[in-house]
Amino acid sequence: MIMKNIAIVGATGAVGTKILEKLVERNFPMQSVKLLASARSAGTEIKVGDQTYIVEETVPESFESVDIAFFSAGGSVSQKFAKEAVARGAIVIDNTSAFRMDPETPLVVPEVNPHTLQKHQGIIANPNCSTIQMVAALQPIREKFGLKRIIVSTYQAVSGAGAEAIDELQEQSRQFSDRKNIEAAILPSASAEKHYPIAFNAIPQIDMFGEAGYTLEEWKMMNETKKIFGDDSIAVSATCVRLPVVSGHSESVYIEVEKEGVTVEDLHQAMAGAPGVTLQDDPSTQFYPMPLFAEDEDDVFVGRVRKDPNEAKGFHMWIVSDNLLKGAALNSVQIAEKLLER
Ligand code: NAP
Ligand code: 3JM
Repeated sequence: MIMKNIAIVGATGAVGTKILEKLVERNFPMQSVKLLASARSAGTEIKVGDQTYIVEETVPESFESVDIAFFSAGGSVSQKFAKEAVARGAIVIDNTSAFRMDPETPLVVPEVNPHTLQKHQGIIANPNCSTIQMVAALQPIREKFGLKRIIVSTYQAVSGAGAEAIDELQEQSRQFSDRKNIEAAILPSASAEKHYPIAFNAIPQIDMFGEAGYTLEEWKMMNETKKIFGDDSIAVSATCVRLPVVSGHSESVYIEVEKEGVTVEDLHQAMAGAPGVTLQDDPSTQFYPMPLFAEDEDDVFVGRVRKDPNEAKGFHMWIVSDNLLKGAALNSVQIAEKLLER
């Protein structure tokens, strides 16, 4: 096995720390690991197992001799450094939205479209967390029965908005129980004009607002799903909501299949054997996925599969996954593993 020199940009963040953990846990063949962040945390020590790593500031020269660079430090950092890394011979696996819709850049979920990796030009994009878990669960249905429409509402955890958002939920929960004023500074988006409490609340805004009244998170889900499935004709619409959950995104998903006569049992069978998907669906024993129990799990969990009472080809389901794992770090490491296979 050829050992690789690895860099992680954003290594001190919610996603970056999980990328390192997954690389170690999955025995990724690593010759060296460089942990990169901003100047603020240069010198910080990060421990994984019995190894201690020292964080360095990200500069263009950081990528000399790096084979694979994982980026999860925000879109502007990827814009600034991803091409510097490629120019020095690295392959970049980017967790931000910076290059996802660039036609030259494959947008990859290994269970769905691994073949698109072949045409990469140095940068490979990891989709948005909410998109990944949805397309991974729907791929076996799409393969067998076709998909013409998806309507999704998300129930997203604060960890998707970074380490500061996790701190904000915990601090506001303490303020609430101590009957103090709740202070909001991060959610719904650090760059938004107004901030609202997330503790004991639900905020129907993730990222900033874009065209037609949809937020950028909603546009990411709609556009990325079409690109990953390689099908512009699928009708996709999304509503994205932030909840006071630390980890694990949940999604209520309505689909319409192409084929006639499909049953709930057909959908169960298709998903039960699919890689990375676990069915948890038994109303008689109150068995269904929940984010609290998906934390630290690799799979995408599906339950509450029901036929729509009014639409012959319509079904509803509930999809849950750890947003920092399959939604981000694990999917990125699986992309790197696919690169090694080739
Ligand atoms: P986070 O917890 O806030 O961590 C941000 C990381 O970026 C920290 O390591 C921070 O380092 C680093 N950073 C900030 N400014 C930097 C700079 N100028 N140069 C180098 N490093 C810098 O955020 P997170 O949740 O890990 O998310 C990070 C990014 O990953 C997001 O902004 C998003 O683009 C992407 N993301 C993708 C998904 C997905 O769905 N695939 C999910 C979540 C996040 P310091 O310690 O020095 O501040
Ligand atoms: C998840 O500062 C930024 O550009 C980060 C915004 C962000 C993104 C993004 O657009 O890359 C925060 C959280 C994502 C994402 O995965 O799309």
